[in-house]
Amino acid sequence: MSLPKDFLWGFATASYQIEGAAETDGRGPSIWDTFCAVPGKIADGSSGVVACDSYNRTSEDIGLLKSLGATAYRFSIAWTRIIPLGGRNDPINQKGIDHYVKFVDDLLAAGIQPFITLFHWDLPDGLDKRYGGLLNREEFPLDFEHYARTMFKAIPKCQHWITFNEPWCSSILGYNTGYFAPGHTSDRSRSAVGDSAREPWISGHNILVAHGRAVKAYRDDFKPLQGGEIGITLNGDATYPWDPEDPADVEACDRKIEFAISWFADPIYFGHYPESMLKQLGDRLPTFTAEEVALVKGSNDFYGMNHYTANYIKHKPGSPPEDDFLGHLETLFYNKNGDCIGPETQSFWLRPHAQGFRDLLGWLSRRYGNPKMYVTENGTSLKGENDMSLEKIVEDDFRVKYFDDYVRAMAKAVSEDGVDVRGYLAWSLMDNFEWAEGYETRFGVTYVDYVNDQKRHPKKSAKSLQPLFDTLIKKD
Ligand code: PNW
Repeated sequence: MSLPKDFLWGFATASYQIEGAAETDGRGPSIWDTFCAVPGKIADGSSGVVACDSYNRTSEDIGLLKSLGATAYRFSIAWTRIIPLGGRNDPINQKGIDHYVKFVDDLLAAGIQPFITLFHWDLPDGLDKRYGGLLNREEFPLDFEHYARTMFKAIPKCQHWITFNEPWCSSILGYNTGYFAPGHTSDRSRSAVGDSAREPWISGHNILVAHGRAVKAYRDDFKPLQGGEIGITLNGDATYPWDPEDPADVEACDRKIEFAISWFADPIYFGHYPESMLKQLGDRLPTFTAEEVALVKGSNDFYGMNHYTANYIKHKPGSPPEDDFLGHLETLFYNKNGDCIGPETQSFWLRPHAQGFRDLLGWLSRRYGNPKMYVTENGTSLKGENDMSLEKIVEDDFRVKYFDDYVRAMAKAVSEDGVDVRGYLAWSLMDNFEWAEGYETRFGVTYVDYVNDQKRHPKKSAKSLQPLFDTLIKKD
């Protein structure tokens, strides 16, 4: 079991979750600022206004990364620090650009490769208000392309660009369940606006086209000189049949992955949506124009994979309701025999099952022609961690084991199954604003003391990755 010699590893974060400094240096509001201000949307009533204060602590964070031995760091850019109102004819904020240029210079000086995510959910609120943000098929892709070009030009040294983080979350949680910003849903007790049966599929389509436009811009005008690579990051869980003897459950396992991952990956690798989605959604799934296919098909230099958990899948009888987004099936933690997929964590959707990582890596590799891949997120929360003493929190053996099991499962996928993984970014460098769950759920390898000046305390897991990768990465 081993990983290639030039394998990169490190940690990941996202702008709204760690930066704070919401009004510093001319930053404009994003849809998450607006969403957090609505009572009841965030579990602890919090927001990212202060978060980990990372905007003001870049050298401390880089020092932390260095001390942990990381060779790569994935972070995202806050679009509204670059273009506070968001649009292609709106003013550019040089202070925001300068901040990220310096950050990348400092990372490189520390020997750490930046992986920059352009969009980790913090859409400029100005664009949501102006034209419906992700729902606008004409305007959104053009504004995203303009923002992306601004960053490619400003940071020629970055060699790894990610256009969108988890468009499934932006589309389903943002426009079907309303659990994430901008909170649209058909459930009128939770939102005055939204159409859960249609808007998520429109949002997903427009993200794909925006991704395609940014990739074309990079390949045409920046890549030839800068030599970097660009791709999208998709999230998805592993699936196992609730009843392995039931062909309908076996089939539902693939359908679940298609609704989560292939929704985006099939258009990118094949130029069309999966058959299973067309069958269930019909004309609620937008149709690609020839121009859009040309932009989207073949638009990944690498596949970015976020992965956390696995489920048992049970098919549902009858026909699906219009607001179904899973593919007409149930996701369960127990199978027909009563076996449990994995232990509880603080996140209701997450239970560790490392074999699933290896299996899903194989599934993706087979379906998409063995693409070059980076694992751009993987990690876990811990049941009750927020209520423990600091002494207990830093002894996070559960998280140490999670990383050990998952990284070894990945190494087996690489060395035994031939999957082409080139890098691994653990989620997350530090505890941070966990979206609708606020600060109660912690994913960090570093504890952040939110009441005492955001002081950082590395946990045991922070120090466990370097020795692990040392034993796995080939020396020559
Ligand atoms: C990812 N789900 O989000 C995000 O990319 C991170 O920003 C986030 O902090 C991390 O995982 C941990 O949650 C997800 O409900 C959020 O299935 C929710 C789900 C999946 C991924």
